[in-house]
Parts: sequence; C-alpha cells; structure tokens
Amino acid sequence: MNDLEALRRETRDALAAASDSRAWDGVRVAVLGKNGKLTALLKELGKVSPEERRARGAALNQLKDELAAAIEARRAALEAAELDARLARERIDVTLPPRPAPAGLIHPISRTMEEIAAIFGAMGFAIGEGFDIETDWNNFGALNIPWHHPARADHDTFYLTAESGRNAPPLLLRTHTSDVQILSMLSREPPFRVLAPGRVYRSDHDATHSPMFHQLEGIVIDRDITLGHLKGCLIDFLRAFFGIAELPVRFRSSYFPFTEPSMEVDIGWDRRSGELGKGSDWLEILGSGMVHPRVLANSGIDPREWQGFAFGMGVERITMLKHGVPDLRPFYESDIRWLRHYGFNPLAPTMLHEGV
Ligand code: 2U9
Repeated sequence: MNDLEALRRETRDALAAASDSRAWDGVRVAVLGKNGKLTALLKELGKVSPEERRARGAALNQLKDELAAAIEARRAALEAAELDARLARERIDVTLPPRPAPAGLIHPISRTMEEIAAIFGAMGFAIGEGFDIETDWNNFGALNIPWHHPARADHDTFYLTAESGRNAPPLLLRTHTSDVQILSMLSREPPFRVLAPGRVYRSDHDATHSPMFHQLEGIVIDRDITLGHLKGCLIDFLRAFFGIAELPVRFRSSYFPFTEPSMEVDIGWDRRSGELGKGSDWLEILGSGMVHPRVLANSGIDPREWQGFAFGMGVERITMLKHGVPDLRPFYESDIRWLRHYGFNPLAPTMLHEGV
C-alpha cells in the first residue's frame, strides 16, 4: 500500500504547489484524469490477488474520495484567491474623484457673444438671426448704401455669381449683420429691440483682417427714442462687459449711410500699460447712430411715428481688448495650445448682466 501513500503525499504536494487554476487542473488530470495515476491504480486492481483486492480496492476508493475532496478544496481555495486578487486588482476606490473627462473649452468668440447677449438680454433685447448669403438689397440698398456709394468699396464684398442668364439681383456674403435688423423691421411690429450676432465676410485678409469675422449689431425701434437712450444703453453695456463701473466712454461724431447722426464710441485706456479704464487715452470700440429715417421707410416703418438707434461692433476686436489677445489669426486656427490658453471653462459663470 505504500504506493498509495506515495500518491497521497505526491498529490498533496502538487496541490499545495499549484498556484493557479491552470496548474491545479494539471494535478487533477494527472491524478483523476482518464490517464491519471489513481485511475491507473484502479485499473490495475484486476491484476492483484483476490484476497488482496478487497483491502486494496477499499483503500483505493478511500484514497480516491480523499484526493477528490482535496482537489476540490484546492480548486475552491484557488478560485477564492483569484477572485480576491481580481477584486484587489480591480478595486475601485469610489472615494477617488472621477478621472476628469476631457472637457472642451468655450471659444473666446462664443464666450463674448454669450456675455453680450446676456447683457443686452437684461435690457430687453431679443436675439435675431439672418442669412450669411444675402441679397444686395438687404445688405446695402435697404441700408441707404446705393450702388455707387463708396461705403460699398470698403465693404470689399464677396459677390456670388448669379447662375448664367438668370437676371436675379446679385447675391453676396453679408458684410455686416445689418440684414438681421432689416429682416426684423420687415417681420416685427415696433416697438422692438433686436441683437444681431453673426459671421460676416469681407475680402480683406492680412495680419489684422480675416475674410470672415464676427460682428454684433443691435437696434432699438420705439416712439420718442433719443440720443440719450443710445448713450445710456451703450455706456451701461460697455461698463458691464468690461466689468469697470467707472469706465470712461466718449461719443465722437462720425458718418454712416444708415444712421444720422452717427457716432464712433471710444473707451478710456492707458496706451502704455494697455489698461482699460485708466490713463487718458481713448480706444475706438464700436460705431452707432440714430437709425436713418430713409432706412426705416425702406423697411416699411413710418419714421414720423417711430425712431431708433443702432450700433455695431467687431466681436474679435472687443474680445482681444478684454482678454489681452495679441493676434487675430489664432482665433480661427484651432490650435489646441491657444484654445487651452484663451478658452473658457464651460461651467465658469459668465459676466452676464452684473453691471446692468
Ligand atoms: C440698421 C440700421 C443701422 C449698425 C451700425 C455701426 C454703426 C458700426 C462697425 C463696427 C465695427 C462694423 O465690425 S465693424 O467694422 N459698425 O460702426 N454699425 S451703426 O447700424 C444699423 C444697422 C442696421 C437697419
């Protein structure tokens, strides 16, 4: 019987040495498998003498049960150990903060548009939308800019060639978002206040000009609207936008075909330090004026009953001024380093209408 004893010890040692389920299965097959050692001993049972066979058979079955139990116990222990290892390996410390999902950033242009919309929104302005491709009338004619008017020139317009032979009025890429105000005057009953943010196009491309940029215009049409309303509205806007309560604002007479009188608006800054609101220098920031009566009439609004003021600004320009962005071109180059530097965390509160 000592071969049984040897098999018992050998199997126990092999089970103890089996460090994973693969090694365990090797022991199981080597002992209990079809060609396993115990299986072989059982098969040889027929060869021993009958008087021995009873005792040996009993010892073999008893060993078989014992080894089967030991093998099963080892499997359960290994499985538990592997599960613990996997749990330890895959243990998630739920107290750990989640891995920051790569959050995008708000582009400075979008941020500026949002802030300005919030400030004028608090003043009762609705946001109007128009078309990037416009008719010559909505972009020029209705705005009192006739064919021969020089203002057309400096608008450097992208005209879209009308399909051959079709004598439709030329279509163009709008050079300002004034088409939104024209469409508003045609579709809304006064009084109304409309803000017109959007992309505009001018065939002008150098270090400080891009063929496509963003503008934000606004218009207020009501009864008894005066220059005082224009000045009050724009002063409040500029102080809210730049977050400088005492920001000096200067109105300087100018000329636009679609407003009369017309004014450029400057804000105080210190040219040397570039600091806004300080110093004694002036920085042109936007244009404005009382809506020209012919422009009202061109869009079916009776200038004897209704008046209005309008204004327009370049969004890139005021974004560069507010956030100290030195160069225009990176606004459109999608350089992740620039966006990471100048982009805004989407969850950060906007200036909204703190100042108003
Ligand atoms: C209507 C009537 C009047 C909008 C105005 C300006 C003055 C102006 C420039 C600012 C910087 C364009 O991007 S820019 O170069 N705009 O100075 N815009 S008044 O006046 C209107 C618009 C629509 C119906």
